Amino acid sequence: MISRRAFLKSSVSVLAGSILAPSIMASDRSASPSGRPNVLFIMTDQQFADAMSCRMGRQFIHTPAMDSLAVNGTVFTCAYTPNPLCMPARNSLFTGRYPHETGVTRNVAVKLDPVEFTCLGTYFRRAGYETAYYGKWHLSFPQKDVDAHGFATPRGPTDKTQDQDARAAGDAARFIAQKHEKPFLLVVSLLNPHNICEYARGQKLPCGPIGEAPVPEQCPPAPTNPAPPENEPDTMTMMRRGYHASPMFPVGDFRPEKWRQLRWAYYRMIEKVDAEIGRVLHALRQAGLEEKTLIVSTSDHGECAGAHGFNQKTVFYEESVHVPLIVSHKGVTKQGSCDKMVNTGLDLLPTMLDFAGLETPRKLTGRSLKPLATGQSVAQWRDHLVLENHMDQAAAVDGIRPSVQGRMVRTDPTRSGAAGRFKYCVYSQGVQRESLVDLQADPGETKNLARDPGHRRVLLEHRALLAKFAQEHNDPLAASLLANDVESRPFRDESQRAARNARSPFRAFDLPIRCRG
Ligand SMILES: [Ca+2]
Repeated sequence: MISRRAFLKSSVSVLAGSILAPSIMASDRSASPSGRPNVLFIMTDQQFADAMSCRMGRQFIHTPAMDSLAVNGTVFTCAYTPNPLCMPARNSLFTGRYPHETGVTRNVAVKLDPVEFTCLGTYFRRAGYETAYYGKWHLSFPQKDVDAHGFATPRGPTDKTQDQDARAAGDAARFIAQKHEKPFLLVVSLLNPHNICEYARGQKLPCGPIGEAPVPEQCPPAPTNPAPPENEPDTMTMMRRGYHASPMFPVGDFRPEKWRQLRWAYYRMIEKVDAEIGRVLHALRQAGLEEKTLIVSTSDHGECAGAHGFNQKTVFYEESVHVPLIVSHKGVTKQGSCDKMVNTGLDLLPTMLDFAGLETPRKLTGRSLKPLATGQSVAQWRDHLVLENHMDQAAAVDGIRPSVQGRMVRTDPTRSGAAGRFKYCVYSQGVQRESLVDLQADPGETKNLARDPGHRRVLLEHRALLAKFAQEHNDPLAASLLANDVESRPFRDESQRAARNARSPFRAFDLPIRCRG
């Protein structure tokens, strides 16, 4: 396996670097006047929850860097993205607010008010931290306006011949190795395994080659849930047709063999990004800062990789919304896993503030994960999550280009009563706009129970949870989805709006065959 070899090679070179480099005394580097820890926030792009060897074993993937974080930290096994698309997810992650609050619900640029939507970098900068951000941006703050987002990223010499992940990791490693008078917040925002979008389209991979996939028999298994769910809402049938009609998602005729090779490629890309994370973690160790640094590692959203015939994201299927999350601070966090429900968009910002000893402003409704990650007893935790989506990347089908918004309610698997363990979804368009899945009995989401009389009570309970959320979190769209007993709504043609967007100053995000988050 070529990427494995590439990984080993990079590990060896890192090791060689560690032997040759002058040693750096911990005492020179770690002391900060405030005594606050450094914070390292690592993001991959499009990695689904269990796609690392500490979760799925080493048969098909090997991610030693991610695994090393799990050795010293807590793996959150029930972590969800606030919205399974790049810009909505990232703008929530960096402001602690729901996508319906920021207004960033699609990959279309919206400029955020930095006062109302204080950015992660600003919180830490104000608290006296040194702040740095390397890699993919996709935030709705102008990158050059440091006062808007707080990341005063110092830039040293950069090797422009490298791919962007290698560059980001190299920049981050150099930043770590500098002398720091103050504690730092360092964001490393990596692109892979997002290259799986280009792979599915047969395009050149932006972060470099991964080699040829072996024959399907030597690849990971095909998805176990390739078919549309039984009684699938026509909303999702329409979205699948619309996506497959677009050159962005040319997977409509993929057979199991092709999905197997795509999954092989996906795991190689995760190993590639893991090697870059390894470089950053190595720099941290070499600088003697491992025990002075909180590390939070996650992905903006997942990847369907063939589940229900979809690739990429935006949909509410588990492969798209369920994300990896590790909170690790050597000597501080507890090793193990935690199955409490996490909304990364709401909870990670308060978590980082809490570890740094900073207060979370009242307007943020997320919760710090510090008590969970440090083994403190937590009497009450949330028993459900609400996620949002806006599926806006489909091509026209039968003269209609669907653009559909939705809300999802995921109830805690350990929640008492019958309504735990379910996933409820409702969409803005379609005749049958709802789905209800028993994730405990049917983890592959193969049966929609929304119209099953035996699950009527559960359905109504989930509608009630969403109605309460709509009221408490001022989400009129969520309320409108439930109006009139969730009556049928015909699909609307969004072609005109798409044409307007294509002429907008932000059209780079709307052009086809480009990075779409
Ligand atoms: Ca993304």
